[in-house]
Amino acid sequence: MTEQTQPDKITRTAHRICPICEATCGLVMEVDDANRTVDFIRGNKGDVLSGGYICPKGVAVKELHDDPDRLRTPLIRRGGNLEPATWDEAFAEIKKRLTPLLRKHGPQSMGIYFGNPSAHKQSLGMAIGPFLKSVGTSNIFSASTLDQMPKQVSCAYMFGDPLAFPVPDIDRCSYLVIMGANPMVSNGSLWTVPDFRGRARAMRARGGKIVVIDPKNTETAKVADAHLPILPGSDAYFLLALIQTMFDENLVDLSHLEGKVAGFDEIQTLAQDYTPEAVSSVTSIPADSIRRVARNLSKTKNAALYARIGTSVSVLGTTVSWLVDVVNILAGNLDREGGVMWGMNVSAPEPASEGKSDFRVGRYTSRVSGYPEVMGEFPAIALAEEIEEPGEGQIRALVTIAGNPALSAPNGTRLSRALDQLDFMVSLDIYLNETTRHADVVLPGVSSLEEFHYPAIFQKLAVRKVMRYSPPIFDIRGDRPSEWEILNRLSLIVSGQDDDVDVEAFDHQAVSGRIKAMSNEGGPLEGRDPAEIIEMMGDKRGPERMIELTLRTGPYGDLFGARPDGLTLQKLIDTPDGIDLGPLDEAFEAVVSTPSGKIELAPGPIMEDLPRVRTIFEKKKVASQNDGLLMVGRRHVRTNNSWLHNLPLLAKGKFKGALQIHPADAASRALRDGDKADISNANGKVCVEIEISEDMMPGVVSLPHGFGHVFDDTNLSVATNTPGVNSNLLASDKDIDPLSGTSALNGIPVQVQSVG
Ligand SMILES: Nc1nc2c(c(=O)[nH]1)N[C@H]1C(S)=C(S)[C@@H](COP(=O)(O)OP(=O)(O)OC[C@H]3O[C@@H](n4cnc5c(=O)[nH]c(N)nc54)[C@H](O)[C@@H]3O)O[C@H]1N2
Ligand SMILES: Nc1nc2c(c(=O)[nH]1)N[C@H]1C(S)=C(S)[C@@H](COP(=O)(O)OP(=O)(O)OC[C@H]3O[C@@H](n4cnc5c(=O)[nH]c(N)nc54)[C@H](O)[C@@H]3O)O[C@H]1N2
Ligand code: SF4
Ligand SMILES: [Mo]
Repeated sequence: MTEQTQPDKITRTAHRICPICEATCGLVMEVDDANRTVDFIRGNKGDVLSGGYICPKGVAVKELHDDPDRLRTPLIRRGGNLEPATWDEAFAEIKKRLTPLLRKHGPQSMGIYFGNPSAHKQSLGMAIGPFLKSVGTSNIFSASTLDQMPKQVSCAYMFGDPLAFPVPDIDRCSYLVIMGANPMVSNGSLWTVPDFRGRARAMRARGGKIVVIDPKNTETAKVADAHLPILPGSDAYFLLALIQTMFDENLVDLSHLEGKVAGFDEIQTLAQDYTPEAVSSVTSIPADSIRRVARNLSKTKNAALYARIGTSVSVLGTTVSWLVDVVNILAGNLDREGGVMWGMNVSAPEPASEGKSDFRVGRYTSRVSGYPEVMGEFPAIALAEEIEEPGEGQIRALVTIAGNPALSAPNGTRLSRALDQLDFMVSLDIYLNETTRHADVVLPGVSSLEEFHYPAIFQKLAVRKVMRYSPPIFDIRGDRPSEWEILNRLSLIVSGQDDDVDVEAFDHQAVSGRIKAMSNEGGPLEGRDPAEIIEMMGDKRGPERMIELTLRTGPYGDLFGARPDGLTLQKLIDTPDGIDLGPLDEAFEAVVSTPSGKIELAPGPIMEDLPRVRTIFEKKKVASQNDGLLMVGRRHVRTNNSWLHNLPLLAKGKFKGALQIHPADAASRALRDGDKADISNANGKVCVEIEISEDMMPGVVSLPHGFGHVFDDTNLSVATNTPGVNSNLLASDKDIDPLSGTSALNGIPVQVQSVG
């Protein structure tokens, strides 16, 4: 045997925006080019947004890159087993299996599910839209209906743009209320706020106050000035009581948005029955605390209310998302320095269309249960039934893209069974895990360090106007395609064009089409020669070229030479610390695009749903008296949903998947810390270790999602050592927020019992 020698190191320092979470921290990496590895990672002190902050997951990007379990070659199922194959074989297999299936059963026979990392890897994210279009199916599902869809729906109704999420302007804020979010751990969501701890500390040093409303005394609650424990699922009633108080005590101040708001009259009467006293038992928050919050939000000059996942994945997700913004508006805090503001937009406004159209859901419905489409998607929970139920339009082939619904969605057992029933399944992923183990072909995405990184979505959610861009750290070796090339190739296969058109030509078509549209009258490239524009973007291809086009034609761009001081992608590459354009601006004119041109305070579909909100309230009044437990979720700084459990640096330390329970609830069940307990309800049963915690509100237990690494046919050698349990086996695959199709993943009634 010859001894393997490692090549001598060739080291360099590289800058990188962390690809893991929405905080998008700047990293500095010591890179070894000879061995194509990272020696170490630290926070980039010079980064214009994160200023050196980093969490353990950022450090673990090294282990993610090096993880021997991370897939590097395609897998094809042969004789029941997934075996390594070449790229040509993998694409040939997909073509052989998909083409006849699509020809026989039509585009509806193909389903697509895409998951969270598609928002964090532009090479992937930007190629999904064209892929969906090429397939032409309406059987589209994503993690959005396990996450933020309610906020998108409420923003679309209120502001005319489903991505117009207002974010707290924390650096200038003096009173901040945080509901159902734990940014100390999650590092912020729909709110790009790296170093939340530092910013919160600075805020308090300026005399600002933070209040956390959460069933758990969370890490965030511990750095706040006040914690109000709330019963899960009751946030809507707390918010209605804030509105009631604001009208009752004449605290409403719309002067800042004078003439820019519609639906005020309807709002005035909406909350009148929900007095703080009336909601107090349902929320468990004392009436005087509710009044205090209402007064502080209204009277403090720079105040903001923010709510996230704890309030979103609930049967009232859209209602709560809407009420949060109503409160911010009535208190005079929207689109105002120190309040909640809209983030920076770097692309040119779309050409004004003839009469803006109303945002609508339900333009078509799902086949089996008739769920309305929301933003072109069906609820994630509808995926299993669309595979199971025979008939015209049944899903027979599925493509999963960077998603792990077997763990992230309710009823993974049923979904797993359904996945095995498919005629054909393809997964584009980096691990062989609980979902991709069902595939017939697994296509590995390259390491994120082998792709460029551009946090497009998150710069729109950031607390300052910043722009950053990271070129790839390593080139891609051999015949491995980028993720966008894989998706383009799949697009060509499903549309039957792969023999005539190559990926390059497909990409060229896409960018030319975009340039042509921009060259029309009134467009940013009016009168320019498209060929010259393409030429000016050099050898860039794919999503990188699209990003360059968007940047250069946007409000900060150089318009391809017409505004020489403006930005180019090269300028961003040359500024690895990022470009800081200052604090957020008031942006009503640029953002609000409803047909009326005003903010819609009382959108029709939300108002029509109010009787249901009332019915749930009446039920809760009774339910709050019985003794069941309500289960909520949580996150840990060393996890990211289901897929970072395989990195030793993050897996180490105490078990992170225990059920947290209040001492009194443990005592009444004769449970001691570390005991195993059965957690069960009508949906399922899991058995897991318990952790007694004073931080829990009595009557509420907390179990994180993303665990349950229990299958032999995965390749997760570290994660399977501490498998944990899949909390979503207890979630219902029927309970959704009807306005957004989003699952109720919090406030789940459960029984907890000692095991023998
Ligand atoms: N009970 C409960 N359930 C929840 C939640 C909760 O709070 N409670 N939270 C929900 C939320 S907020 C979300 S976002 C969803 C997440 O739902 P999903 O997106 O379905 O699940 P993830 O666990 O994020 O899985 C991401 C997948 O992408 C793969 N991946 C990672 N990086 C890459 C890459 O670079 N390329 C490719 N091709 N693949 C990659 C991983 O291996 C993994 O398979 O879960 C939801 N589920
Ligand atoms: N370390 C780490 N960071 C992450 C992730 C991760 O897995 N790990 N996931 C990323 C993703 S995909 C997302 S979407 C974000 C989510 O980021 P956050 O929205 O900050 O989510 P969590 O940290 O889960 O905090 C949710 C809080 O809601 C509380 N809660 C539960 N039910 C209710 C309720 O009914 N009402 C109220 N008021 N509170 C409730 C829970 O106790 C919990 O403290 O985090 C992202 N960042
Ligand atoms: S907070 Fe998020 S972006 Fe920052 S280092 Fe950690 S994982 Fe990366
Ligand atoms: Mo999420």
